[in-house]
Amino acid sequence: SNIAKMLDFYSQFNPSPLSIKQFIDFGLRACERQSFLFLRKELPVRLANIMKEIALLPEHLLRMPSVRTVNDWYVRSFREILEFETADGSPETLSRFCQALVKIRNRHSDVVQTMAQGVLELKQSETEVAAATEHSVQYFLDRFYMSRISIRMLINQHTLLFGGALEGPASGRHVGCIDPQCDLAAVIGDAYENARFLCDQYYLTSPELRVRQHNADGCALRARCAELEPDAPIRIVYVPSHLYHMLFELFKNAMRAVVEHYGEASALPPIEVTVVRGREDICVKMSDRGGGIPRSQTDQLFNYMYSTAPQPPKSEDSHTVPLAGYGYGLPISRLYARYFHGDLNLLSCDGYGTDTIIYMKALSNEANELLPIFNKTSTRFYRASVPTCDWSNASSSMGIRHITTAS
Ligand code: W6P
Repeated sequence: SNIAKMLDFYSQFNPSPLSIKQFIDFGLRACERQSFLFLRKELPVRLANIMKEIALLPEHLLRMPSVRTVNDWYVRSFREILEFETADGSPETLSRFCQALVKIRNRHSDVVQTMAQGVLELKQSETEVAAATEHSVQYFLDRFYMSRISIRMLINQHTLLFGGALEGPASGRHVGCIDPQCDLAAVIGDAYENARFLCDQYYLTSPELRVRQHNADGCALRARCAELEPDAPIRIVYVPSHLYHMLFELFKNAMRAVVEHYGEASALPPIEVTVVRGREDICVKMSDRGGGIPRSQTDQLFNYMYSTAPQPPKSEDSHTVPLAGYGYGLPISRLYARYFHGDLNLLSCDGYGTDTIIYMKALSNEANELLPIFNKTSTRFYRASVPTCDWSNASSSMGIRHITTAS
């Protein structure tokens, strides 16, 4: 069919990753027509790359009604953008293009929830999910959600810059959704206040926040850059909504751990956040004394299959809404960090507390989009089995005779 041919065609191209610096330069210099010409090829390329990968999913996953629904949305959106393949760059076309992008963004607003529903359907349809399936789901969803983050970034930039009355600019200094002077402490404060509001509602108490900033000292940069004054607020060229998303998620988890560990009636140790500007990285470390979690559970926090649980039944009583712990908050927060070549790590001391660190690239020209590319490698992945174990573990050693010295 025609759509299959177009998918074959556009999936041959690799997506073109942009750096935050390129997003800014483009936003300041490019006109709407240039942006249109770029997106009418780049969006089909990114859509086709991930649609080809959806098609590789194991049969029993593809059959899930929610996966079907999501795939149908992608087919429709792919078609709608291709309608502009040969369009002229007239003001009417440009305006229709903006409207098409807004429509597509709205169509895909529930993708995360719908895919989570698909994973739930899978868990309920099989008595035991094979390790290979779990591995594929993790690999696929990381790539799928990363692709979605990147496509929404492109759409947001175009509609914010050129959508005119459709959506006003956030403030004078923003370039689309990028803040060239994003004040980290301010975003931390916002995320904390909103998480604390939920925590107070649910537990009637919440831990305090302590923020410390540290501009890397003793480095030669100091003399050259006023930004590196020890007491100056640390600023970064970044997408504040992405950072907010990550911090809000981490605060909810940290607050829940602290309140549940100390009990709602006790004095609570504060959540401590340290912000550091290094030469290469900017780090935001959040430390809670919420009792920590064992190492055996830390990987599971980022596992989509483990993190998928049925939503507890909602009642009018807001106290039954959990603060955190359901859904894909942590794995998706890590994708936001990795999207511009940062990362999100979690380190816990079982019995004491947990540190989470968000890393961001300090230099906007190094903050490149990290994009999944459809190729033979991904094909191979979905067919491969989980590698056989070649390190001992407790369960496999039980039935095996060991050579002993006393014989
Ligand atoms: C915990 C578990 C967790 C997850 C994410 C962030 C903070 C924390 N603290 O105990």
